[in-house]
Amino acid sequence: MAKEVVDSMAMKRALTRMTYEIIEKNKGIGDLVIVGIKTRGIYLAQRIAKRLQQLEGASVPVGELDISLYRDDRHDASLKNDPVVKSSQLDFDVTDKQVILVDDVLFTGRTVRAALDALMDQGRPKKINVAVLVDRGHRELPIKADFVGKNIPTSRQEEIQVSVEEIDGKDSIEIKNL
Ligand code: 3GP
Ligand code: 5GP
Ligand code: MG
Repeated sequence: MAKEVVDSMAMKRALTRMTYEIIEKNKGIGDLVIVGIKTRGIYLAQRIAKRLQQLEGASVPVGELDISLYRDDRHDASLKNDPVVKSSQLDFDVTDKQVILVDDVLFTGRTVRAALDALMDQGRPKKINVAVLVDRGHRELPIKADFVGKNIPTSRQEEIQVSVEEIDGKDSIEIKNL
């Protein structure tokens, strides 16, 4: 049974607030590029880019990283290899750009670490910030998000289910007991 903790309106407001925070922290959107981590991170990145366009009147490049699943059992983080980047679709150079890396859920931090490696392989960004819709805790690396939609403390026996209109037909955040 899943329990809804964030509904569609609240999710939209959180994304809008994150977008304002991104504009404020970067003092405008001049050298900004947004990179979403598959799958739902990409849709969230596109939403943020759309709001940036509405608020600032300029378009921001959006790229994608595909980081492969790295766990036989996703919820037992102790046995595993680290995540690896499968592919990236960045049609732009990240050198001297302020990169906003977007994912749906931040958990151990290993996915973000792999994404940072991939970005740095492609150039020398001026700055990289991390934006996540949900921070569920349980970090295993010294990684934090600069922009957080919702902090939702979880146990390891729980899972956060993020739904986005584009794939799931609704916007919501639910907690499921495994
Ligand atoms: P996403 O690709 O949209 O991020 O990892 C594949 C999918 O499984 C993810 O969707 C994510 O929502 C879901 N998922 C749920 N719990 C976990 C987890 O603990 N680890 C990973 N890697 N994915 C999870
Ligand atoms: P990390 O690498 O930080 O452990 O996990 C982050 C990645 O795993 C994210 O891309 C996220 O999609 C996925 N993930 C980890 N835990 C959860 C969860 O509880 N719910 C969802 N939806 N995704 C999760
Ligand atoms: Mg994800």
